[in-house]
Amino acid sequence: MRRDVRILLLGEAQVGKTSLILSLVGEEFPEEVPARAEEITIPAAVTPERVPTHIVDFSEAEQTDEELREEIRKANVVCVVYDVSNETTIEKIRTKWIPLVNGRTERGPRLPIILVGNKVDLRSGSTMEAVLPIMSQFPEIETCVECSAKHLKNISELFYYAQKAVLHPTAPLYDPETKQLKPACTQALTRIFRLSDQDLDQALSDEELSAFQKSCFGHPLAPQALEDVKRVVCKNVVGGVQDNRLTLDGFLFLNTLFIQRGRHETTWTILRCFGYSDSLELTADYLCPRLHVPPGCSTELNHRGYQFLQQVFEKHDQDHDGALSPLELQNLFSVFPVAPWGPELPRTVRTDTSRLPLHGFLCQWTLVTYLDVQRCLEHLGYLGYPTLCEQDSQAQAITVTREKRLDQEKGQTQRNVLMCKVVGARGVGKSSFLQAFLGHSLRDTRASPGETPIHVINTVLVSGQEKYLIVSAGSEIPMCPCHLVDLSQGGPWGGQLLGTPLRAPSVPAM
Ligand SMILES: Nc1nc2c(ncn2[C@@H]2O[C@H](COP(=O)(O)OP(=O)(O)OP(=O)(O)O)[C@@H](O)[C@H]2O)c(=O)[nH]1
Ligand SMILES: [Mg+2]
Repeated sequence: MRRDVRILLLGEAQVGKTSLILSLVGEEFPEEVPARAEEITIPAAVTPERVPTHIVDFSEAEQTDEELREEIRKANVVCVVYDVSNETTIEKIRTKWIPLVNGRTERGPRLPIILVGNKVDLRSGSTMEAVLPIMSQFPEIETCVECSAKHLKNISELFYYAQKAVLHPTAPLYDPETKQLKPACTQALTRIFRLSDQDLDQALSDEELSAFQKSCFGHPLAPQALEDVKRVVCKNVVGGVQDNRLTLDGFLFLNTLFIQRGRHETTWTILRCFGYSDSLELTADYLCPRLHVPPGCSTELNHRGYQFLQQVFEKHDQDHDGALSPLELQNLFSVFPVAPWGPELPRTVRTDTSRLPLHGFLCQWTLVTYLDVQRCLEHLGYLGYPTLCEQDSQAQAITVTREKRLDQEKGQTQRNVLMCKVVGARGVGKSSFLQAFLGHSLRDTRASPGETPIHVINTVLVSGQEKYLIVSAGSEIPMCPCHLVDLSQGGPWGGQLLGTPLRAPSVPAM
């Protein structure tokens, strides 16, 4: 969301632009006004949306066309003011002011516009009849407000609508011509729906809706409000509620309704809570929170991270067989822009034929966390970790370990993930060694040709405690030889794991 708002008032001479600004600031109608009011800044604390707001006047008599263009460029929203008692000023909205603000033919993002009909004290009827066709011609017009600077009527409202048009814009969400959500908005809301559908039954139960409401708005829905929501959906969308649960169609309809009723902020709150920016992309803050990893330290998932991932696993293990089938895994990845792991998975962790058991799933996450913590944070972001766990960021799922040097000095470590480098000349059997660590015999390895990964991960028992061990093949001898296996001294497992008292898992005969 923007951190400040710049509102520019335009319109024909004498429609009351300066008077509107001075009425807002002074809370009384100024009998005498200068041609142009000084730019004013309203502090965040006194604006409804708590965002500092600059209000800028324009005077054709005092400013050049060049200055006008510059002000339009700087503005976030334009209030085009007309005089309700003067038809010509209404006509000029269409013929002069909107083309000037958003160009005649230019495509691309348009500045939101608020139409402001001033001097309603001079006219009894409304100007809506004349204004509605203009509103339907220009989709960038957010709304129209009739007001009177003289009677202090609707003044703060008009500035509130202008502020709202910037902070909760319609354009990225909704197409007023087709009266439908825009594709990017539908896509983002669909992802949010999937993340909130905890049992993956393609619908939100009362419990899931309450949890969703709580993560987005800080409090659960009252039982009566819940029933009201479902009743409205039921009345308007076939299949919007099934077995007393809100379906995706129902969820999308509700958001369309919020927008059509001018409550964009509700949909924006949902989207922002799940990390979306104004352009409906996940923000860098959400996906890549800061995590300081000093040199010599490593990164591991902590209990919060493992607990969350275990829940994700259980949610997607739809047949409760303790493993994810390729289809179940694909389903899990549906909230990612692209699948995060490739076909190398069965050669990186222990799998069960083509299915991924919980052990292998957690191993893979552990590996990514150790090798590339930023990628792990990003992946946790796609899974909605901060929102669903109600935490500031995914960084809270990570532990940064103590420096390796200190571990070595003290002769002990708290690390749960250790890395062992395997070095040796080409063809000496490093890859087979790695695969054997996963329990794959040479026959298995030969039977499934393809790239062998340079890292594999499994768990081992160290003094009765389960630790993750990453075994990594390389041709360079690392600086510190304490976790080094030299395969030239014997075949797989013939070498010694120097300095690391590890008990290797049982290795099948080759
Ligand atoms: N009756 C009535 N008169 C108003 C209202 N608002 C402004 N006026 C009068 O309209 C005239 C023009 O007002 P301004 O505020 O100077 O209008 P402006 O749009 O800033 O005009 P320029 O600076 O020339 O572009 C003044 O005589 C105001 O007193 C209103 O709400 N009702
Ligand atoms: Mg003026």
